[in-house]
Amino acid sequence: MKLASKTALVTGVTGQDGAYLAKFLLEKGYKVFGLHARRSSDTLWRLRELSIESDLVLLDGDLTDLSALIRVMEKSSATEVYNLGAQSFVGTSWDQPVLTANVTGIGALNMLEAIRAVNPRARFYQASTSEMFGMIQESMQSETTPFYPRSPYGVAKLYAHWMTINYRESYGLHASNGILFNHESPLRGIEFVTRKVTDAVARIKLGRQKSLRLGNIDAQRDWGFAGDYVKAMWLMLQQDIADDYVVATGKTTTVRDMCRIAFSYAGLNYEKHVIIDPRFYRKTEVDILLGNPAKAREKLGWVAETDLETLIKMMVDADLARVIKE
Ligand code: NAP
Ligand code: F7E
Repeated sequence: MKLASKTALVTGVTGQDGAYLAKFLLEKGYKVFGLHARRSSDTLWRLRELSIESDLVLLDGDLTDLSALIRVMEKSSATEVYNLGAQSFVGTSWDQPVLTANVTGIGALNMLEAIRAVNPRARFYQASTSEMFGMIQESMQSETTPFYPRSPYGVAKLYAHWMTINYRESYGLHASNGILFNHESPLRGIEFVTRKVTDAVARIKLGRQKSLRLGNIDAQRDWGFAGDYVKAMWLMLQQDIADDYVVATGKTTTVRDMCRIAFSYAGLNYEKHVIIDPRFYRKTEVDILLGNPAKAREKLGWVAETDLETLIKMMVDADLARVIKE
């Protein structure tokens, strides 16, 4: 279905989700603008891997600069704004808590203010996260589960989450939170555990590396495929009434079992290669996450289509192909 008149602005367009969402929206006929935070080195590799680099318009701007966001809203005339930009790595949030608060927390507020100033009718998606559940208060987390964040990242996201709700209630903005559980892909950043594992599996298989150092492999996560999850973001902005939704698979797996799947797919035994290294332990850990996606299924008609085994195989295959080319 093509919707030629729609225009979207995606912050975090150079990240994993931004790249998949931009591709998804382009395929729907949207004109897509991406907020591009200038860096001294190349950050466009994901857009190139999806062959969409020249199909979208990149506009310079940083989430910490409200004046830039106002200009970007004016230049793009966006009717849908997807706020995916963030300092998104939990581990780094203890080393850079103020930056994380400014980008991940206040950045969302800046985007909401720019919308209010330029086009309050524009619809807004906020990339909320299961990290807000942290020390879980219910065994399966839903939209009504109380939050207990366990990292500066989780706290910053909780601020952005509540500001999104507050702007919906205060100003009537069409502003929705997608509370997304972990989602991965071949475009995942190398610092996140799934990609760290699949990259290492490829290198070990091809004789470029012998071992892999990991932290707490007993942690459990509800992992899905990023390509499935961006569709849920879009569906939220197509609803008449803005709301908040959990997006998850409803299954949880230990890091240990995820390793087992990745190594055994390449004919390897993870126990021979994985070394536990306390350097990768978190100061406060989120031991287990398990999402209840019932509301997203019932109201949005969304379901996770890719299981963990298929996802990990896809990631190992992509990393094998990359390492061979190096
Ligand atoms: P990601 O790969 O780390 O991408 C983050 C994006 O934010 C990148 O494009 C990055 O730009 C941009 N960014 C960082 N600082 C910025 C700033 N100051 N101004 C403007 N842009 C900035 O993250 P992701 O996995 O795609 O996740 C997308 C969003 O969903 C994030 O908000 C994340 O916190 C949230 N989330 C992710 C998951 C998950 O499992 N993936 C789950 C729940 C929620 P550069 O490329 O230039 O660094
Ligand atoms: O860690 C454990 C680690 O860094 C997952 C972000 O997208 O999802 C992501 O946050 C688990 C944790 O993701 C290593 O301690 C063990 O328990 O892949 P991760 P995350 O922290 O869950 C949420 C939903 C977001 O919103 C975030 O933006 O794996 N773990 N050993 C390790 N993790 C890493 N990174 N590296 C290790 O060596």
